Amino acid sequence: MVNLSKISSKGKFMFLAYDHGLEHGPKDFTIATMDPNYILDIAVKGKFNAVILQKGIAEKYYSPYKNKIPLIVKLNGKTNLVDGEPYSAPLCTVDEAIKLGAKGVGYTVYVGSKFESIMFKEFSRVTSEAHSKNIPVIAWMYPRGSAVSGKENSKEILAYSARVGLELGGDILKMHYAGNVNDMRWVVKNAGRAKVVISGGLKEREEDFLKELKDAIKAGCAGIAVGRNVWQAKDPLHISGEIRKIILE
Ligand code: FBP
Repeated sequence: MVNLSKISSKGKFMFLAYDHGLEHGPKDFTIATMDPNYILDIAVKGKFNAVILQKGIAEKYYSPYKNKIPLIVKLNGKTNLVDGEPYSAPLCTVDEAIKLGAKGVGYTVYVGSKFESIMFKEFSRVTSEAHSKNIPVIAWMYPRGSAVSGKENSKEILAYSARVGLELGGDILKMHYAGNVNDMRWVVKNAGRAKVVISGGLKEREEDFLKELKDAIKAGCAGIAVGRNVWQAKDPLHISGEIRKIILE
């Protein structure tokens, strides 16, 4: 198995995601959070295990942080401007990511989309290439598309998506929460030896967000890859500390 030690602490993962400019556009940002330096500072001071960036941001902002916070480069993406079946196009190669200093690569797979077979093929190529270079692959295993519409957070569909992530070679699977500990446990079981991290989602009240994280950890999740609930918080370092306590203590 690929070595995960460069992007983990005690086998646990705390990742700060910041690929929202592409996925959602500027609506997620304020003047402060629009600046990648603001996010990179939170990643360092909040003691995250890695920060997740698209290649353009990594190229222009990451070099002063190289020895301070490991980088995961997101290799594919899409905007939310286009309707219809989702497809996340490959935008960066594993080699380019390594040149940028990446210690891991990220990839979204929309399970249930009409385009899933294309994404499976492209993702499989990424896992083979990354593993040949000992680079771990973090897979956003998101059920999405008309075939799974309304069932995106169901136990069965999330468990199926986790299984697909394992079978296609993902090392860490970024999954939505299934809504309760028992259902989430089933999702984690289906991921087998792949690790599951929970995704953050829309900004919530701090206590609701932390309760869900606690439940996810109870269900066997190995950490979190979070964006908005940290960098949209009034005190990002405070909530980072709370996350850290839940995951590592
Ligand atoms: P959040 O914690 O802010 O939800 O970030 C996680 C994430 O997966 C990002 O990496 C990505 O940009 C975004 O959510 C995708 O959101 P959506 O589910 O709207 O496609």
